[in-house]
Amino acid sequence: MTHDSSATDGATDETHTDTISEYEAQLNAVLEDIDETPADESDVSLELPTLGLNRRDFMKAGAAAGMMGSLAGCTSLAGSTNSGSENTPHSSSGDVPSHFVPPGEHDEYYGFWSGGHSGDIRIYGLPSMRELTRIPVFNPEQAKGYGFDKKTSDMLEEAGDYTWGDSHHPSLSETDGKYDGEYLYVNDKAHGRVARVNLTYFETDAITNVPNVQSVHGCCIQSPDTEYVFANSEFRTPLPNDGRDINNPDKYVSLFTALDPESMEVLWQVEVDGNLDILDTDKDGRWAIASAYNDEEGLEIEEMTKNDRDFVKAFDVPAIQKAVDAGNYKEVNGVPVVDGTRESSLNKGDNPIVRYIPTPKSPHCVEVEPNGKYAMVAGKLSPTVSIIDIEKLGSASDPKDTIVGQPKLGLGPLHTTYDGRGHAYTSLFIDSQVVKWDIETAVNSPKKSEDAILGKIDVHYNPGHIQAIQAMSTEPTGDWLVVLNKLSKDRFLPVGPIYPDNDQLLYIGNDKDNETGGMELVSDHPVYPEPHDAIFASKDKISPAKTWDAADYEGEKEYVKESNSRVERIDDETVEVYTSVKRSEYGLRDFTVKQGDEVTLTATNVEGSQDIVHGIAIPEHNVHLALAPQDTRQATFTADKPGVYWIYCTYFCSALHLEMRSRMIVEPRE
Ligand code: K7E
Ligand code: CUA
Repeated sequence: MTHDSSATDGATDETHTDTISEYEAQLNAVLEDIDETPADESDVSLELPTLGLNRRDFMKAGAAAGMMGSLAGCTSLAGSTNSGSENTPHSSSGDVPSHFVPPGEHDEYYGFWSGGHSGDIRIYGLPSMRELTRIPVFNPEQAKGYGFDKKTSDMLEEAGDYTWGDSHHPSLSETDGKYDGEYLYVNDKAHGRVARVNLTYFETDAITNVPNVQSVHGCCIQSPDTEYVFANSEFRTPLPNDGRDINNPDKYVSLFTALDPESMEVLWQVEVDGNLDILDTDKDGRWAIASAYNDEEGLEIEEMTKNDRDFVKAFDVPAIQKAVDAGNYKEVNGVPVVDGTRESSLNKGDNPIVRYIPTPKSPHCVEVEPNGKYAMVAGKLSPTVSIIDIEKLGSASDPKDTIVGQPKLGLGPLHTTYDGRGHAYTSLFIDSQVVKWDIETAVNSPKKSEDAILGKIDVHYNPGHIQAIQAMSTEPTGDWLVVLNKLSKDRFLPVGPIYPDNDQLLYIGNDKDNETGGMELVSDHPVYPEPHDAIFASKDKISPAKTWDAADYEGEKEYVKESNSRVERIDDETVEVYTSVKRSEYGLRDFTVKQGDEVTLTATNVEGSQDIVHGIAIPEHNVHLALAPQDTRQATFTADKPGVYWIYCTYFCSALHLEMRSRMIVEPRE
């Protein structure tokens, strides 16, 4: 690496303007002056009104307010438990806690919404339902610079270079059946991918483009210890889909895929009959249960729905792993594919690797209840939910004997959730209702009986997923439930022909002998299209970092200090630019490159204070980096137009945010 002096380097500490030094000196003085407030916490001020002396009072007031805020936060934290209801103020009706979270206080729960075809994960606080942030996953996104820096753009490119995805099913990693706050996994229905979000940094850190599949729909971790991540391919395609068998639909297949949750590599796949749909696992690490439709293996809707039956598939995971370990597979595109079709030799005998369980046609979903006893398969086209006794999966000689109950609940049952008190809640898409029912009563009643129904409540309108707090883990809290309604119609001000969805919050903490079984509609929340599912965890389970830790990327990327800000010319057409970033200034006040240079910019936000994010925008070059404190990001671009380009900061970071500027000078190449 040569250091070529023809590229100029604007980083000299002596050139600091008086304004900046004065500003910093005054800021430091003010900070020192504020008693008992750690500088790191108090210097978060985005709006110093002027550079005059009244800043001192302003800062003091700000710090005091901040401390009161955090004290209030502590109080509510100290008294809170998983139930989330003890210390929430009560509404006038007396027994439904308020979902209102006063200014400065925090919610009890995190909610992770899949964004659907917006491709992201959205974070809400519950019960307030305030949107806290979004995590771009399959979609490049400017505000967080996702898909703009080298790390995330390389990741998106390697995962197929698509600019969108369709995220449906978020699943939180577990240890011992409890959410451990490490990762969230989510599918991409559009391109057959599975992504992982790191819940320390709330950032997508891996995307796997699953070979041999076109769409991934069902997606979940294996309970109780996240040994695998599972993914269902919904569409049946030739194997491999490379032009063979295009006119031979009999040969199209649907695959169940296992990934390694750490490396995100595909471990193996299982070929089955029919389409796979949605997925959940038992709580003991043995069974993965997939709903399914189109056992007819038809190509068009009339064929797909011809028969009265479809078959839920229960995958015996240890048995499949054994078959793989024994070499009992064919390899397709580098992946071991195990034959799990009905005709497979592995399905003959007493211990089939896949059990085919007959249910009424086209069931939509499967959700295992928190104690792991039953899996509920909602009918969609049938008004029933089929209750599978998980213990019987390994013992029943006839798979249909694993169905131990089939209550008739209403029209269009899609998804089911739980309160941990023995009740299930099922969304009724066609009826636009949620039905609450008693699980043991349903098991003990004749099939198609309505005896188990405890109440119904109208929702607005046409619910898909419903989800109660921590209902996918072994620790349901039984207080709040969210209904993800597909249509909002008349519920909000009209906003043109594409409407928001309507997520409704229900309180389910009171079991009552009334029309709704105690369910109470608490609030409406318009949401941008189109979330499918959500998963909720107590705030105690999630510990996000407040700043980056440079140790996490040591060896991968340089931590660029102010004193190291520099330009290095690698060869005649390649330049590396390194700059620190902090409030109001870039380490490089300017830098010069030559027309046609490929420029790799490496930038570190050297701030230690939380919430002081800076941006680097280079006009006319499609460059934007978002830099959280202690983070380093890189961007590579070609400086192909001679001229002067003002680099500016996109995050409003201080009173001198607008003046925070650097200059890229591109010299013409003769
Ligand atoms: Cu029911 Cu993709 Cu979970 Cu939508 S799926 S509703
Ligand atoms: Cu840094 Cu605005």
